Amino acid sequence: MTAIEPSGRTGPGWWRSAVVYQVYPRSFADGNGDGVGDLRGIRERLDHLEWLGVDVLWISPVYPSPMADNGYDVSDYLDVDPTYGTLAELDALIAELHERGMKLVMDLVANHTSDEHPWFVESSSSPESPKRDWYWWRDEPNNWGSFFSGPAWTYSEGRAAYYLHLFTRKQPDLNWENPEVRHAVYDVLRWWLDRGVDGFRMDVINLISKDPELPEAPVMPGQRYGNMRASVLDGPRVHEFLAEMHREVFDRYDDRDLLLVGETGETTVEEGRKYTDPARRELDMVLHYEHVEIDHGTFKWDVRPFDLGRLRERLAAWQTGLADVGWNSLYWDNHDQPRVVSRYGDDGRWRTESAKLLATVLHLQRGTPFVYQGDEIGMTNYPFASIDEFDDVEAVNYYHEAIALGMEPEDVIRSLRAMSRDNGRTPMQWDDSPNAGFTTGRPWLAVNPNHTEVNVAAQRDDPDSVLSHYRRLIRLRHEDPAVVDGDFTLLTDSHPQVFAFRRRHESGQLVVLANFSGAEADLGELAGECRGDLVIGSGHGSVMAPWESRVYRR
Ligand code: TEU
Repeated sequence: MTAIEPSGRTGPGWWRSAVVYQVYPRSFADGNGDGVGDLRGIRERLDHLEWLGVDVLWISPVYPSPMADNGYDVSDYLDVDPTYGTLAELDALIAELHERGMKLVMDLVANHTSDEHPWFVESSSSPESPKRDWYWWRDEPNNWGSFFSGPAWTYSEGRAAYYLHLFTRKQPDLNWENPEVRHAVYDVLRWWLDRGVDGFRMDVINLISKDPELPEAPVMPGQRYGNMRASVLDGPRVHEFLAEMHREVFDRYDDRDLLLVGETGETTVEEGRKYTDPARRELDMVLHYEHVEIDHGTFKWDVRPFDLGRLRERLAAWQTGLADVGWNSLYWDNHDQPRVVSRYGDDGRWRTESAKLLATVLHLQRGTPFVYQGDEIGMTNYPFASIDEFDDVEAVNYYHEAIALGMEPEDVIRSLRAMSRDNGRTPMQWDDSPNAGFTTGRPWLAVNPNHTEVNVAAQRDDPDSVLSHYRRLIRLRHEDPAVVDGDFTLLTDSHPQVFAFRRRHESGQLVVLANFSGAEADLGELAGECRGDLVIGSGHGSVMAPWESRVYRR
């Protein structure tokens, strides 16, 4: 099978026809046999990305880091951690991608640094430090809890004060109120752009502006610490800061086709419109969370059954909310999410069918799709059975906090098995060899035992595989203007099994029908939509098979 031509679009909005592929470097490919993925491994696998047809590669952080949060705790923004390789290898990666017509997006983690970053070392050294206001210092902490359990404040001997950290204690929050901090971040951005990178995925960028009063927060039942969300999410100056960043940095690179993606957890459609309105010159698109919280109850570990109605409703709200202004990013999985096939699909009998269905529903919406490594072969959650098998600081912290609060270990493990971020971090499954072709050493996180069946090599030449299906969808986006620019209409908000929508464009229309269930689905009134050429899928008639998806063009 030949490579898929890249989208090749340039100029404003070039990314509308592009597909992004996310690599989590620790888990993608290990080039030196130490059990941890690295830049050499990525470079050795570029044929896969080119063959798949993706236009942009986003890599999670590879900067020097103590790895308290696997690199989302950066101790030097301008270098590469030896675990992953060297700056020279990163330069080579940029050049090799550009040669193949692909772009590189880096992860910018600027809400916080590592506590080992020289800025924090200096800020914490003394109350007289010239960088004393680069972080959030207080003599007394407020009652906020961190996103990763425990308090959001830690005491520093050097400063004889407490510092704020919304994530682990090794991730102190930068104080964006201070213009010196903002300009230091802008310098970092320019440094990477001058090196040739093509854009940024900005980590938790909607947390950079806090209510400067840092008011006490409500404590939810059964919790020890206050829920600080109202004081930190989409804060008072976040849009001002992003517009300033754009003026100070990106406006100077107008001749380059950059991609600016914000990670904006728990944001709303209303805020999403502001972040992505081209006239406001903030960001191109945001990674919002609503569709990956469908199965959360009062909080993430309170796991609820999948609810198609809610998923359909929230996805449609983003589609219509950003129809006249802004642009959507489309994703199911990333390094923070369990695998969607296990979550919203069926990772047993219908793994292949449900993985294809989920891909179809995602890629044919209006927006830029993000493929997370392993999505393209339908990778699943890992069968975690004990706390010792987890690596992630979020999971481990939550386990200890929940046990201390009196919960039963089996109940906590059940939540972690369903929702832990480690599900998305097990090594990429390249083939059926003992470590799935990921490493010749001992993998840092266990390989999923199902790699003997679920792997790239087994699917590459099979036209019915999940992998071939992804290629078909990516090609369709590159070739069919209705996929890129067609408008979006939900065709049913009440069918108990079917997600159906239309994309209408002057060149014609696409109709997507997807049976989100392991039972046959009678299309009922939707049967009238089964007209035109079947461009994806092979079914026919008014009854859909379990987990069947179809796309008609007319
Ligand atoms: O993730 C953000 C994150 O962890 C969310 O769950 C967070 O609770 C949410 O944004 C609040 O609404 C990013 C990275 O992707 C993740 O890997 C890091 O651990 C985290 O930021 C801290 O850098």
